[in-house]
Amino acid sequence: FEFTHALSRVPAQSVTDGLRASDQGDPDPMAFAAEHGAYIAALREAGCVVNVLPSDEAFPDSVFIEDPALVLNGTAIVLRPGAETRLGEAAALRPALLEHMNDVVDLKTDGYVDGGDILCTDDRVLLGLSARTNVQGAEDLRPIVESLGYTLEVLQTPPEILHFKTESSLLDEGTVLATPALAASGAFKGLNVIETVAGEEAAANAIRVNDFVFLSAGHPKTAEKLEKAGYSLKVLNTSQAALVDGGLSCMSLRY
Ligand code: CIR
Repeated sequence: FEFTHALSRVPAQSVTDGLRASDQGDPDPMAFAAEHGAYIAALREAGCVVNVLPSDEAFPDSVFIEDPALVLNGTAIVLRPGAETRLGEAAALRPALLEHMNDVVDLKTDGYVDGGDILCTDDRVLLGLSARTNVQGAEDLRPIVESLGYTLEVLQTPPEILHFKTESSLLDEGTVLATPALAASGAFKGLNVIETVAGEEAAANAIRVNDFVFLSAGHPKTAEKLEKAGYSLKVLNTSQAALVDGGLSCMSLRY
């Protein structure tokens, strides 16, 4: 959770066509841009140099830059997002990864892996199989992850959850924040789990960036629980990302 850099992408106007499990209306591109701007500012306040890529209108979900790549120890792994409309985001992102990362490796597979299904600690990569990430993708990712000094643990994301990290995030080296549903799946062996408070499940897509935990606005009880546990919070609005099933972790690659 200690990062010097982040890579992010401005939301496209076409984000109104972004994928979503249930329709509660389109995001407003102007409001999304404002929320995204505040997010970038928070990353900078937390001590990251943030490179912001221009929007990519060809891909409505391209603001969710976490899904087409995974960065471990400064090496970017170009993934294979599992949604048809998102697969091309990986190739579109590759030149920027070459520019900003120490090294770039391609996940060679017929399978699929979305970065949103991957939670990293200092030495473990927890990967949740989901509708977007399959066994083939996971097994083809394994040698790359191991060559970078991490172990890979393949877990199951419960079926109603989009991504493993939709409902979990790393708070510190030994602690995760997770929804009771994901915690009950037994995914977090060897880690302490702080559970989101009932009705505040969306708070679980948080991020720890250096001294701060970024938390989505509108989750006061979980915020209080985290503050009592000693975390310093930056509370950010994610109302527009939420309309297309996105949250705080999805909008940057941190490294
Ligand atoms: C999608 O369905 O792929 C996007 N609308 C949302 C992706 C959110 N990304 C993430 O949780 N890592």
